[in-house]
Amino acid sequence: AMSEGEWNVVLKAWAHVESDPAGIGQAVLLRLFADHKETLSSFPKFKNLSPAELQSSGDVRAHGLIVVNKLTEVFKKKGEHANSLKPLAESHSKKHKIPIQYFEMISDVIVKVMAEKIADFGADGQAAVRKALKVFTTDIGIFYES
Ligand code: HKL
Ligand code: NA
Repeated sequence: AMSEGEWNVVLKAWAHVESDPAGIGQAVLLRLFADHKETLSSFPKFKNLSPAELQSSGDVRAHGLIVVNKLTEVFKKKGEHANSLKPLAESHSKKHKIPIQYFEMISDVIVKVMAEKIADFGADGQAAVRKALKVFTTDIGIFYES
């Protein structure tokens, strides 16, 4: 579990993400598709697009924005997030058939993109965000299994 202090470090770093949620969300999805090509086939809307088409797709940007907004909602619950995670886990597991490992991949990508885009995202901030995403993924995984 995360301490109150760790959640506050996460939310401080995440405030930078909230200042450009569409830009960061888009960057995260594009990086995920570039670094882990297998993840692209989970998206019927995107899987036949070329890298150039993905880059200029308003749909990718719009989806990235929703993903970031959802994470913002989850992080603001500081661990009391079961009611938010249950529907998300159920749709990703049953409807979209997303392997739980893909959540580990997107977590790594989120930290990478934040490190590139945020000037003062130091070791403490990175460790806290990494830990929060690990809690998020672990708790999603619990609903995957139930
Ligand atoms: N999705 C998230 C979050 C994540 C960082 C973790 C999150 C937050 N999603 O057709 C849809 C597909 C969605 C959604 C609608 C689809 C395919 C898909 N998502 C794939 C993934 C992957 C696989 C690459 C991963 C790792 C991932 C991770 C939030 Fe995800 N996703 C949605 C959403 C929301 C915005 C929507 C659906 C909303 C919902 O399910 O409400 C119950
Ligand atoms: Na979903």
